[in-house]
Amino acid sequence: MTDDEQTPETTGTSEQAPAEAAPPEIESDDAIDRELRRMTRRGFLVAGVAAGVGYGGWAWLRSREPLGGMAWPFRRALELNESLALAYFSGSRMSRTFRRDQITRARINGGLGLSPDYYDASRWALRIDGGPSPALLTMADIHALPARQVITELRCIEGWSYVVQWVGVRLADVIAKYPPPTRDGSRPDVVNHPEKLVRYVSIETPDRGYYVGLDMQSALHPQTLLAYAMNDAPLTWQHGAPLRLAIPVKYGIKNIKRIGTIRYTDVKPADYWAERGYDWYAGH
Ligand SMILES: Nc1nc2c(c(=O)[nH]1)N[C@H]1C(S)=C(S)[C@@H](COP(=O)(O)O)O[C@H]1N2
Ligand SMILES: [Mo]
Repeated sequence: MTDDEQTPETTGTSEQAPAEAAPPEIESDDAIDRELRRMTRRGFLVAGVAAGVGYGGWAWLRSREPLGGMAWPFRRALELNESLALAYFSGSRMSRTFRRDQITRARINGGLGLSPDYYDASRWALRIDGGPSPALLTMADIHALPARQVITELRCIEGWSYVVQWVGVRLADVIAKYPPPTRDGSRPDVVNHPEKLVRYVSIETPDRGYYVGLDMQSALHPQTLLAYAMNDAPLTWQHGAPLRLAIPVKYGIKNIKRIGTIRYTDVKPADYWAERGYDWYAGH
């Protein structure tokens, strides 16, 4: 078998050689680790201040003996919230990242739900359902969010993988802008209290020919992107133009191409390959 021969599943190759254009933002492991720590720290700091029980409580708090440089009730609140936030993000280990010179030739695999009707970005819209009111986003709305890149490995459950640069926006940024409801009906605070949100996100192609379910933690993971470019070129339709999911902590099956709808739910969503016997979480 020569290099050019493909398995029946593999309908072609992508010849998108990495160019030298400056990437929007390098997601080094360090930067992402810092981000995860910041998210956790924000989560417990805000709750720690809230635990200061108002004005008098704050004065009393400040008169206490410091423990480790902080008044002890304050510190207790911090520790409690830290463990809550850490428990929430405990599934958030970082997926391995790569250098640009480690990018390998991409494959194309899986064409379910890629009906050509929605390939044209001007005819496409991303629907966000399950929040307070449904939203319809254009590509311009997506591009208004900060661009990110991650160089990661796409791993198919069939046993092959490739290293690829994804460029897009963080799904977490989209979720923060269009927040899901909370489980207890309180006002959603995606950044500081992700643990209160409904637990799942369903993502579907415009024609519902392919659909995946995600746990909210993985959806909010800093490496999870809604990608519009790949190896410094716009996504081709076979790779899921105009917008696909790049979720490095999950196998290829969860990296849904051509997203039409994102729906928040507290009921574990349907998942195309889970219905056919694969693990619903499909983490690796
Ligand atoms: N819409 C859609 N997305 C999909 C699939 C599919 O059949 N349809 N297949 C999945 C599988 S099994 C893999 S391995 C990856 C492959 O992504 P690629 O074709 O961009 O390499 O897409 C995933 N996303
Ligand atoms: Mo796959």
